[in-house]
Amino acid sequence: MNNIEESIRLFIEAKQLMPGGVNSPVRAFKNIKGNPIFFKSAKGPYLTDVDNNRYVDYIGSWGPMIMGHSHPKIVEAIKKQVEVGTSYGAPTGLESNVAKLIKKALPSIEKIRMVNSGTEATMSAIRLARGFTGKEKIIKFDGCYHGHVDSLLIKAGSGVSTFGLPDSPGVPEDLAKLTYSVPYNDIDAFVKVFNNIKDDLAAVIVEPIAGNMGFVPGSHQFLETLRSLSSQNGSLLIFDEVMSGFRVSLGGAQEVYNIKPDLTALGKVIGGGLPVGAFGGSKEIMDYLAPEGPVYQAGTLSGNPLAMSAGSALLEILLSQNPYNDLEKKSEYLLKNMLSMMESKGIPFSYDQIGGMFGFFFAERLPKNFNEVASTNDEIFIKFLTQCLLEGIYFAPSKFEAGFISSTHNEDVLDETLSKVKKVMEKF
Ligand code: HOZ
Repeated sequence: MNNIEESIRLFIEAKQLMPGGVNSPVRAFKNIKGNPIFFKSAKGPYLTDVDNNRYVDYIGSWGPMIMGHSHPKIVEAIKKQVEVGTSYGAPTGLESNVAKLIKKALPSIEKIRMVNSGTEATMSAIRLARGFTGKEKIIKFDGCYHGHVDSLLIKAGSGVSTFGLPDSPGVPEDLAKLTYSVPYNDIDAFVKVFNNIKDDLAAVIVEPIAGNMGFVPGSHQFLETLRSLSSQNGSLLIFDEVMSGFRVSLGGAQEVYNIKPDLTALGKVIGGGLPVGAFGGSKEIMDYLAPEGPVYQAGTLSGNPLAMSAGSALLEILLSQNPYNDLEKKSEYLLKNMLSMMESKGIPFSYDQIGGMFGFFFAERLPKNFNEVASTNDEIFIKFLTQCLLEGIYFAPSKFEAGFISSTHNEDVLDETLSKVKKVMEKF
C-alpha cells in the first residue's frame, strides 16, 4: 500500500496558494474524497510520485501520451528546439509541418489555425461559425464538455459534472440563452430543438465520441442525423475531437464513423504533451478568419515552436506506426479481465473501447447518455478508485472522465495492473 505523506504535505501547501490546491478542478480528487497524488516524473506507462511510489498510468495526461511518457523522439525534438529558442511570436516552418501532418490524417481539414488549448479551439470555432453563417444559436449535448468556454459551459461534462455544477455563475445569461443543450444520442430530442431554432442556428457542436462523461460513443444514426440536418440548413457541424482526435484512430472519430464535419477542434494530443490546440476545416470557412477574413482570433504563443516540435515528433510516429489496433487490443485485454473479476464478485460492470481510449462503468448496461452515466454506482466507483490508487494504479478520478492507454502498456504492465486489481477486489 502506498504511503503518500509528501503528497499530503504538498496539497496542504497548495491549498493556501491556489483555489482547491489545483489549477484544474478534477485533479483535486474532491469527489472521491481523496488527496491528489503529486508527481515528480514519468516514463513509458509509469508515473512516480513525490513519495517515490510508482503508478501504472491510465490517464496519460488526458490523452497525449499515446506512445508513453517521455518518448525519446519527443524528448529529443524538444531539447533540440530549446537550444534555438522557445518562442518567437513570429512564424516558423514547424507550424506548416504540423499542419501537413494533421491534414494527412484528417482530410476534412484543408486549413488549420493553431491555438494553445482545446478550450481556445472550441471557443474560436464557435466564433468562426457565428461569423461565417451570420447566425447566433448553438446546439450542444448534455455531458459533452468543450472546455470552459462561456457559450459551451452549459450542462457540460468533465469537472462540471464531477462537481455537480450544471451551469457556472459568471456566464452571462444573454449568452447562455443562445446555447441549447440536448440529451446525447437522442435523435428525436435533437430534431425537435433543431426545428425550433434552425433559422438562427450557427452550429451544432458535439464530441462524436464523448470522453467527458466517461467514454460514450455517439451512435452512427445520431451523428448522421446531425450531419444531414446541419448541411440542409447551412449550419456548421463542429466535431470536438480534443479527446478523440489521434486517440481512437489516426483520423479520429470522423474516420471511425466516416462523417465529415465542417470544423474540427483538436487539443493536447497534437502537441505531444505540450500546451496546444487547433481548429480546422474547409478553405472556404477557414479563410473567414483574420487576416484573410473578418473573424478575429490571435495569440502570441499560438504555433509555439516547442509545442510544434513535440507535436511533429508525436504525429510522425503515429502516422508511421498507426498503433490504434494494438492499443485497442491492449485495453480490451485489460477490461475483459477486469469484467471477469467483477462478475465473480457479483459487481455490475460494463466497458467499451475504441483505439487507445476506453471507459468502464459500475452498471450492468453501458450508458448511452449523461443521465445514464450519472446513475451508475458512485459508492463502488469511489471505493474501487481509492483502492487502486493505494495499489499504484492511476485511473481517472471521476466517472465523468475517460481512460487512456499507451503503446508502452505491454503485456507485463497489463498483467501487473490485473494482479493489483485482483488484490483490490479482495476487499469487496
Ligand atoms: N477536464 C480535463 C479532462 N477532461 C481534466 C484536465 C486536467 O485536470 O488536467
